[in-house]
Amino acid sequence: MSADDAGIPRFAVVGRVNKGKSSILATLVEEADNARIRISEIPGETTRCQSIPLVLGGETLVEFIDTPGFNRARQALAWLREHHAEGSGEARIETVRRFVEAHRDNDEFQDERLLLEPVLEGAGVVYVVDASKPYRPDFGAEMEILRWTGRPRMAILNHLSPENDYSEEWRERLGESFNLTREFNAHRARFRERIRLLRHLLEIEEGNRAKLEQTIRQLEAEWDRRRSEAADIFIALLGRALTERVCENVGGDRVDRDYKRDEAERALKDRYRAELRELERRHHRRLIQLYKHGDAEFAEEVGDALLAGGDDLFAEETWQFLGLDPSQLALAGGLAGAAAGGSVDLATGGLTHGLGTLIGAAGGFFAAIWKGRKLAEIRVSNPLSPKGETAAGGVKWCAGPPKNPNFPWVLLDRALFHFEHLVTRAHGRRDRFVIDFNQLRARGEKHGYASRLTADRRRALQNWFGRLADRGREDSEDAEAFETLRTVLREIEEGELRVLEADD
Ligand SMILES: Nc1nc2c(ncn2[C@@H]2O[C@H](COP(=O)(O)OP(=O)(O)O)[C@@H](O)[C@H]2O)c(=O)[nH]1
Ligand SMILES: [Mg+2]
Repeated sequence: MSADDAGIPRFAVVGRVNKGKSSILATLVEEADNARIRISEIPGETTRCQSIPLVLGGETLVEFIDTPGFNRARQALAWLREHHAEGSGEARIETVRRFVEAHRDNDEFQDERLLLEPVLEGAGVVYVVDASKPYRPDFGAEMEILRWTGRPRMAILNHLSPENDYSEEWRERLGESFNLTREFNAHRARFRERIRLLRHLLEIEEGNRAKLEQTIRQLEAEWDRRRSEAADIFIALLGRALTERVCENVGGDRVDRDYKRDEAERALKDRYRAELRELERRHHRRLIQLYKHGDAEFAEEVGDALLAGGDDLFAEETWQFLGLDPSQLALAGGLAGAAAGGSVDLATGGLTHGLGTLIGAAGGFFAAIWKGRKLAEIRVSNPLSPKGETAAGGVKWCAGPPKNPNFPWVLLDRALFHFEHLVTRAHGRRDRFVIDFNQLRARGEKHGYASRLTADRRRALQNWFGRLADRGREDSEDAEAFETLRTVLREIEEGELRVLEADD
């Protein structure tokens, strides 16, 4: 297939083996599955070209060709020089064509032939080097061969190791043979950097400008759509977690003694916790799928590995470093709820000292819940209340949601933590992907996302949480919460709101 057949821009990704060619492509097209784009520490595992399309909505927008890379560039260049008759008028690309023809039936220059074929068919060239290693003259032969093809060429400086940086040296050399040299880190690049790389391709490949511009627009739209879907996953998770309960009819003889009552209550709370953990997992898996870190089946597996690194939702520790601190909680509107419920005695402090004390008093109340052992205490409604009696003479007990007003914020923080992992994780990485709460714990008190939101945003979300508690899910207007979440997600995507430390 030639480039013009379907009007799809094509680029051959070339360079020496183990410079991160496949990793760059996996990151660029969001392919996390090693079965589809093989990335390996062992050099020479790729022995043929592989077409790697950038597909959106079922349509191929750009086609990349992953090549095995150069193997005997110096000898190949010697062949070209020897067979090119200077002054004969033959274009150099024709000599390259003869080179490929001459070696079609033998494997003397198999790798060179494989990478030159798509270029001769019209593909642009993306040359990948590792800027953490110094430039050596034998790279010059590779660059020279690519120059002979006359095709638009861009060079990418990848950094396989963070220790050394020979970018300057490389830039100087690459500048002689390439139209453009740019950095792209296969392990760290985020969405913005991927878009930037596509823009660079557009700069060198004038002929495909319209198609590449369309690709960039479609990718931006796709991320915008994903952000909306992600916000809706948050809405679904929080909406259900804050309203659903686990109920059970408890037979009279099961609760006719204190110890039996305690036992039944404990069992019901355990069931509630198990269901909530599963609810959280299910929604986090949907995020994993949405950001292409696993298809349905893969997400299950990856999701579990990923979530295994996460702390338990109900662990005391989780509640200590996520969510809001007491005064933030009071300001967000928790105060109103607590006062209405008659849980806080505001009579003295509130009336005589104004709002500051009021908040202080409520803060004190939350601090008490905080320091007590009741962080994740679950509400059990109507235990032994005669009103809860069922037809069978038993009693209906319901567990959930947790009493602590920080519950929605902890849940939100955990989901945002997963979200930041998903949008910062380059798809070209093949190391184990875990979400490690230890990173947060080491830092001391409150350092999730919720505690850094502006007061306005916290209030918008708290209002929705309050409505959910009062009216249930169906009757709670969530448009403002949805927009607030979308904004927060965008800020995390752009790195403006961040909790994770960069790693490599
Ligand atoms: N730390 C780090 N390692 C990388 C990066 N890019 C590639 N690698 C690693 O380098 C090795 C070779 O990568 P691969 O993409 O298979 O190289 P290729 O042979 O040029 O296709 C693999 O072990 C990758 O995980 C990077 O940006 N940072
Ligand atoms: Mg490869």
